[in-house]
Amino acid sequence: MQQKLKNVIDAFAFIGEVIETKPFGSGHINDTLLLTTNKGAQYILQQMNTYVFPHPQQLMENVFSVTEYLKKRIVERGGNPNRETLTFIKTKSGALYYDGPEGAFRAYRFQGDLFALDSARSPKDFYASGKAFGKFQSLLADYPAAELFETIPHFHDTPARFEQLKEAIAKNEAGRVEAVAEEIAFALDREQESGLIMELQKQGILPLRVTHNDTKLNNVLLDPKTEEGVCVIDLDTVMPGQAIFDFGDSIRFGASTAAEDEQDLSKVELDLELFAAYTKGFLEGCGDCLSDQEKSLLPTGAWTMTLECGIRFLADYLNGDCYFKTAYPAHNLVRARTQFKLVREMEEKQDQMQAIVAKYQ
Ligand code: ADP
Ligand code: GN1
Ligand code: MG
Repeated sequence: MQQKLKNVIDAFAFIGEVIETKPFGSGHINDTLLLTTNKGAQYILQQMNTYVFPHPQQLMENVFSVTEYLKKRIVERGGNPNRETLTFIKTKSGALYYDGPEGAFRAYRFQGDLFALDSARSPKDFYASGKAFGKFQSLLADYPAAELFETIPHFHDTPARFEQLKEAIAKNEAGRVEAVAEEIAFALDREQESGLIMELQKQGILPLRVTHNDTKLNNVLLDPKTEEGVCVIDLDTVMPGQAIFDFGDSIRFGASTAAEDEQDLSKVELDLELFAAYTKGFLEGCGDCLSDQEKSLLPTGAWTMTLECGIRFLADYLNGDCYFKTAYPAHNLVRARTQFKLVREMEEKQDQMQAIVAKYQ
């Protein structure tokens, strides 16, 4: 084991001695390792991306308080707090994370009896993730939102994201602007319309809630036996936000017929069966916590999150790939294109999406 990694591992109060480390998961932000000790314990060790999250102490205060709160609520509902939310491990000196010359690292228990999916094997999986994210919403309904740090300000503020895209175009840091004129035009054509939900939030018509804000399918752990969604993970962006956007971000990622980075756009479609499955699960999981207005805006939330994610990928491509992990030079552009293809699909299938929401409302 590298000395650097050894220093980091030695800082945490693990049970046993770490005998194996291996890279894990497919997230775009943090570097994730799975650790196994000689006592059979397993942990996730993550190097936090401090470019994306510049205040790891605040971030870790959020996740510790959110998971402590969730554990209490899960017990009240008769659930298993060690299974249904993450259990973070402090360092030997009692700190919430390790901060040293090697970087900022945090650790939590690995739930080896659960698993994450990068795409739904069936509508049932997607229904399960919808239910888990809906339940997450309802468990946090009374969480004191004012106590949360905003880990990434204006995270789902779509108009602000457009400003960032325009800044990236103006700077043209990587000299890529000319080649993506079509994608830029696609995005800017929709700028005006895309601010609706934020506008309704500003007017106080849509309530701010404590939301997850990164509801990708691979951010929920499923039980292989029951195939139920058990544990919502990746809590770094839990902040006040729009429940509609939690719904929308899941649809963006999980209701596509192709991967987020599929190069053949003819494979990228919005699968309405998956949309219906998620809608049913999410609404059931939320219980009675959403207003009728929020429910009727769910399809708009899906469209907005898909467009917003597309412009985030595009802006990062223009900036020279500073934010999302990429595997090849055009990766962010490929991702932006799948998102825009889905945006078009959602525009065409708007009435069907609306009818599905009305059915389960
Ligand atoms: P990122 O911010 O990079 O997406 P995540 O916290 O989502 O980081 O972790 C990356 C991946 O690691 C997840 O998608 C999941 O596959 C896996 N993972 C994370 N935590 C656990 C856990 N407690 N048990 C099992 N798998 C996990
Ligand atoms: C990132 O960390 P991960 O891979 O779950 C990103 C999300 C994007 C997503 C696109 C903190 O999520 O906002 O929607 O990639 N997370 C952050 O796949 O920016
Ligand atoms: Mg993740």
